[in-house]
Amino acid sequence: MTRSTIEGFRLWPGRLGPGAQAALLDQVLAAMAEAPPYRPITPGGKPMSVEMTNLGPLGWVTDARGYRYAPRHPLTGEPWPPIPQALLDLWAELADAAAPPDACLVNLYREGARMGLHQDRDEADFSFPVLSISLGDTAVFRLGGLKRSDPTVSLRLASGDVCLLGGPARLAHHGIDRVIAGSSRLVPGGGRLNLTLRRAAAAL
Ligand code: MD6
Ligand code: FE
Repeated sequence: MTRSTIEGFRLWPGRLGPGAQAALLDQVLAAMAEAPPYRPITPGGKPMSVEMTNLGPLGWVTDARGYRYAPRHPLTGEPWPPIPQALLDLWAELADAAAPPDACLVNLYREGARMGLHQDRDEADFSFPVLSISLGDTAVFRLGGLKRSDPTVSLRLASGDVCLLGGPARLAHHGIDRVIAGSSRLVPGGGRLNLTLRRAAAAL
């Protein structure tokens, strides 16, 4: 049986071709040299298995004080590197032409990393979508509904795939069950990078 996904979820398989993936990867790796990925601590005190960093004026962080957006890297104290123009262009085309994203969370999945079912709800205005770009190894993505107990579907996100949570799907639960190690050779050292573009602060 095929269950359809929630309205407002969109998937563009292979939206970025091999050349665009390689160019974007170079820019993200250069940014990661300035703003190194680290394992954040949940408010409950557990280190996440995913490593994170951010691009843009604001970045999503978590620690004992909770989840929030912050203008600086918590370990280096430096502002986050800028969001590459290619990502700003992709947002303008697929997400929202009027207001640019002000945050891009970079998730790095090395061997065994995963991300539990969650909602993205630390942003000021849920009328803006979240746009996701995947690079490297294929992820098994789980997408549910507004309630944690709603039924879920399992989808694969491969390198170059772009997806969007907007409209009624903006607050849908979702997570990464696992990453298929060795399914791509894009990321040096192996693994998966996911970039999520957001509008964290209220628009002007
Ligand atoms: C990931 N993605 O793909 C995790 N959030 O590594 C997300 O948490 C996500 O794919 C909001 C919108 C789209 C997403
Ligand atoms: Fe998310």
